[in-house]
Amino acid sequence: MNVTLTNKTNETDRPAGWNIPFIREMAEITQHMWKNGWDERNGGNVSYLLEEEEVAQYIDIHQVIRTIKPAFAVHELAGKYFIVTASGKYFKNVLADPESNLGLLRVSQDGQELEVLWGLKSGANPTSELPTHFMSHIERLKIDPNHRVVMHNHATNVLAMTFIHELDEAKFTKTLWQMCTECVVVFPDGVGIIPWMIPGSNEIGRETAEKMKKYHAVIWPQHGIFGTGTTIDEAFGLIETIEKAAQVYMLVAGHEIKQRITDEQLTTLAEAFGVTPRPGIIGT
Ligand code: 2HA
Ligand code: ZN
Repeated sequence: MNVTLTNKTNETDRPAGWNIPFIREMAEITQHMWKNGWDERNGGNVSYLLEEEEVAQYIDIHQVIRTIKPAFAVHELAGKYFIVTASGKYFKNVLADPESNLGLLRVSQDGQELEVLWGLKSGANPTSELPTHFMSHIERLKIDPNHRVVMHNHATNVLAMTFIHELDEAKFTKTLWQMCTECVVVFPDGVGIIPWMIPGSNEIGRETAEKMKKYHAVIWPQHGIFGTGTTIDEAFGLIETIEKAAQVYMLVAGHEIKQRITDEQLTTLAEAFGVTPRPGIIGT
């Protein structure tokens, strides 16, 4: 007797792109962010710089589906490949349908166009924060050739903290370092903060990228955070750590503080883990 078994985990039941490691990684990380409550509705965006060889293993790089004109030319990124989240789409939905919610782009050789190689189905566009992503990639790559990821979300406690803490970068950074022992080790360069601005614009992109010359993470007051890194895990881990510190701050703020991590302890910690905290923060 022949029995037909239905196997729900069969590869054919997987959404398009599931076999491609970097697409899967994007789908999984956006799901994590959404589950953390950091990406309500269409909040948040991610861009991930890829090597041509890793893209060509899975996608025909000679088959351009369509081209998109970005808001500004990006000569510095000519020929580079990015997987990005789509504009107006919900992180909640990426896992089930990466092809509609993500896009694989190559910046044209003249830097004037974006060549869509995969995804952005049904005329979807790349993230509205593309100026900030591209300008931040340009600056981080100048500092670290291994840089790959720019990640934005509306991390709840970071956002809350921007209402009640001074927005001075050194003071904000020091408060975060004092909230959890790991903080100074994870982000010894601290956090950059820009003034409140209209999102999605080239101007906010320029301000953020300016900060990226010095910081891996930049806070947008009353909006959220940008984190960068050499991998998805690193950028996510950075935001997670800053958000955790902000959460502790929000829990202790307004309570009587009986003890805290001292400046001396911060210095000893940094020495023990071989990191150099940004000068001008400890001891001030
Ligand atoms: O809509 O988070 O900053 C996505 C955003 C804009
Ligand atoms: Zn946002």
